[in-house]
Amino acid sequence: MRVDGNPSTDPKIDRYDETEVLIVGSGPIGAVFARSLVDKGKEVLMIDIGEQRVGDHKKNSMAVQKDISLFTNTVKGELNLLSVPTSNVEAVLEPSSWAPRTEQQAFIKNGQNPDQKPILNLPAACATRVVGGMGSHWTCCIPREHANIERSNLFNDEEWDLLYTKAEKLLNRNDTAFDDSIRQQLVKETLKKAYEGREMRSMPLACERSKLNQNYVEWSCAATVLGDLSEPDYKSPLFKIRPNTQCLGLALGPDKKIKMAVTRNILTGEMQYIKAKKYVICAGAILTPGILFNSTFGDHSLADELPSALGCYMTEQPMAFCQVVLNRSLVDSVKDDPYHLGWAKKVKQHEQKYKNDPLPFPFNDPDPQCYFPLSEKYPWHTQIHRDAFGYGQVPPNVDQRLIVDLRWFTYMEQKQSNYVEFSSTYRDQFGMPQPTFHFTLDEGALTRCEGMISDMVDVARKLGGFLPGAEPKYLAPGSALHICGTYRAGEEEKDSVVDRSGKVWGYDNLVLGGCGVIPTGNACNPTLTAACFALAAVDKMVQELEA
Ligand code: FAD
Ligand code: G3F
Repeated sequence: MRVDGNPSTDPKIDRYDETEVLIVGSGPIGAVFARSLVDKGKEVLMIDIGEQRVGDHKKNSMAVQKDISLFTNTVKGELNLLSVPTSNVEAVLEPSSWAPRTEQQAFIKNGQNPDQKPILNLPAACATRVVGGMGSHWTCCIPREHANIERSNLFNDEEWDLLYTKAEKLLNRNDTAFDDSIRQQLVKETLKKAYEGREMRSMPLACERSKLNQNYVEWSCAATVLGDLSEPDYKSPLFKIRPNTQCLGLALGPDKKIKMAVTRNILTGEMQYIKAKKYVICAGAILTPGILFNSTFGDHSLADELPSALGCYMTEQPMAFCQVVLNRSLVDSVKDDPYHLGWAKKVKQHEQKYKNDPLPFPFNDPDPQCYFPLSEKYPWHTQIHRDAFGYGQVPPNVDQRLIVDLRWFTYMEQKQSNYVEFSSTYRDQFGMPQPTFHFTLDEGALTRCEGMISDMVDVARKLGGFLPGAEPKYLAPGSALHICGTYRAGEEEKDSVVDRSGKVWGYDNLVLGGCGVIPTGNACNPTLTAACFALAAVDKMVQELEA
């Protein structure tokens, strides 16, 4: 690039920064330069194309928004499998390889679990251990639960409405961020025409179009919820974040009150005790009960004293999936603008700019993000969109603008007999008790599954042909990543762990948060509803702290 000092031909410059040394790139080598230069008293400005705030969504990266396939391995890399059966590993190894010869020799590293019976497992169930939790890569679909089919009656209609409204505001619910997209409109109009009377909507997403550049989206996450608290140089006497700190358990005092949390710096091994007026545990639907089960100090085991429903009533949504390549006649119809939505003009502009592009969709045309909400007639939640998962990887030689993912989820009953137990023998990769699943689907869910996959296939056929390798299938249990119920809220201690404000029965200063509190079988994504419970918990805690 040339700079001639001629304002009409020089690149436009909006801002000047001065520094002693500019470092472009914040990788390890950039960091070595920066560290060494700063140690020698030099002023350094480091720039990097990537962006990451405390608890940020990794999909907020521009590179990912240009090519969502990049995200597949991010998601994969941040999900640790929770329980992998290993009591019968010989079968898959060559006879000369080292293999366990007895049950006592079964592998036990990284979630490998000799106690796990494959038939009762949730083989795809995972946990994420990063600042920002699963929110650093979640899909951000935040529907409300169906009032009659999914929602619990621990709150009345008015209370639910208030909680949902507040939670949606915090998560930045947006139903229109993808509507100005030819493909969104094409998919929606095609399905509206095919299914008259069935409600077809834009997906309710936790996101907003970037204020700086409308081509990109800011996905909601811990960072957006924290707001300025997540800014690296924001100093607040009220908020600090201490990363790399693991809660090992809670110590109980003689008065049925939690006395302190026992924590450990996972880098240095330094143990830290943290005292508080209230202890709020939100470590995920499986790791939260894991912490409680690990709370054995001296001869005191907290889990023995907690409500017996802890770990029980576990649910996970059965999930069907496929991907289609958009139908030729649908794609060809776009230039004719059959629904009078202004496509012809956009296509023309695109064609003029990119004469060799065989598709009519502008390169920045947002992906489709729409759905049929769960209903009495179709008791499943649906997502017709693009997402980046290992099981939905698009071959690089197919243009991604043609691909649409279909994900269908249904509900199951919350039964006491579906539970996660925690081992006193085996430990997970972080030294916590190894979870073992005992999970089966009830008859009702099995019947619904039949209808669900037929419906998904039917909808898919309206849109295009199946992408080879992504034909309709059921995904391994756990794939929905929506485990609920493990510390469910309720009205009585006999079949629940917490009250409707997340407080553990009998423990005044112990509050649990997350999808584990949701006390009903659900088909839709649960995080918004978990946020409602959290908001109710906050109200109660504030009241108590101020009393
Ligand atoms: P998590 O997000 O699991 O966070 C738990 C946190 O606890 C983590 O940061 C972890 O590091 C920390 N932690 C765990 N153990 C300890 C310990 N011992 N000490 C200290 N810290 C600990 N849900 C939806 O509703 N809509 C979606 O579209 C959606 N999409 C998803 C897509 C993907 C790929 C995944 C993986 C999940 C998705 N989910 C979605 C699920 C959603 O992300 C979770 O429901 C949500 O993140 C739960 O929030 P949480 O804070 O309760 O738990
Ligand atoms: C879920 O946790 C999300 O809620 C979905 F939106 C997502 O498509 C799914 O994971 C993929 O498995």
